[in-house]
Amino acid sequence: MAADIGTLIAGLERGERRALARLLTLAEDGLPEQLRDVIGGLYAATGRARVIGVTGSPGVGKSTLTNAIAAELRSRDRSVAILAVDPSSPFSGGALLGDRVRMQSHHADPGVFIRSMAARGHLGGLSFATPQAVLVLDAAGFDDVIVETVGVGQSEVEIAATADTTVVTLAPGMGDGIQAAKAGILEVADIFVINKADRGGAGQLESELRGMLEMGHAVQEAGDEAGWWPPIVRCVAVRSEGTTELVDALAAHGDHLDDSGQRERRARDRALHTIREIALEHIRVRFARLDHGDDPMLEALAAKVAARDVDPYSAADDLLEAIEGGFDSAGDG
Ligand SMILES: Nc1nc2c(ncn2[C@@H]2O[C@H](COP(=O)(O)OP(=O)(O)OP(=O)(O)O)[C@@H](O)[C@H]2O)c(=O)[nH]1
Ligand SMILES: [Mg+2]
Repeated sequence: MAADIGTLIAGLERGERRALARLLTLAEDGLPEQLRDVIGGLYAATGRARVIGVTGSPGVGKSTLTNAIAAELRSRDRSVAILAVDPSSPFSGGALLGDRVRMQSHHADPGVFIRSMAARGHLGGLSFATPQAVLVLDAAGFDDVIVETVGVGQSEVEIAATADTTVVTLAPGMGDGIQAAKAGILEVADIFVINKADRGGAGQLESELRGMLEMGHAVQEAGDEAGWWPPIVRCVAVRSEGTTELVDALAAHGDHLDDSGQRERRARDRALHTIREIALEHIRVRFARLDHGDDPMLEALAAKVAARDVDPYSAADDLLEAIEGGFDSAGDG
């Protein structure tokens, strides 16, 4: 392991915020070789935090709700890390500052740590960077890690793969509440929040949602998902209303995960997802280097194929074999 990464991990274990911030930057932006050292160095210290995903359409109030959840958790003496994940949409540039401002009420509290993460420009994007950042926050010793992501299709499935409990947030009058639900969020929700319940239409949204859940349940196998029926909690996040009930529901879902054996199953699913992402990322990085045309092995193989010394299939086999050598073989670029 690189000495500086070892020093950072030692600092993280002592609770140093600068070390935490730098490790998060590496988790987001580091070279695969650095990431391997970071995750390899701290993985044994992870697995203690409760990871809560908060997702939903743009503007439903995820950041406001996250802020209110954090305040409720603090009142229960739990330390909280918030990871606000920005989608790679070009329109999201202004949202980061907004998130920081909205979450500012915890600014002076050492039991709360807030980090915004932009997905743009990362190799592999969010699906790769988010779980790594969560591991760093977990190793830092936070009781709860809340990950806010905009629900735009694939991202809520990814957050559900990362989180212990996924909170899907809807709001009345957004025009897209149930449409978004149709797009796949019903399956990933452990808890639903109907936010902005101070506005008209919360009751109607709730009965539409109940109808959809019942329909979905009817087609599911009996005993599916070990009998958890996602509760629907009404909130007014701007006034911190409903957050006590929501945090109670988070605890109830945690108990359910333990009692049903789902926690173990999800941990294995998550490990599987992580291994797969790392392997895919490795292949992506390797091919990105190849695509720059500066890979000596590929150059040599191309010359052989052009000279009819070997056929292209055999050359591709040789290339894949080299890639299968692991991250270390990719570390020369
Ligand atoms: N009336 C009302 N407004 C709310 C409530 N919660 C949030 N808002 C407002 O809704 C707007 C969006 O809130 P955010 O918390 O930024 O929503 P978000 O889902 O995080 O937005 P993005 O991260 O941009 O997708 C803000 O103007 C909030 O003040 C609520 O319970 N009632
Ligand atoms: Mg937000």
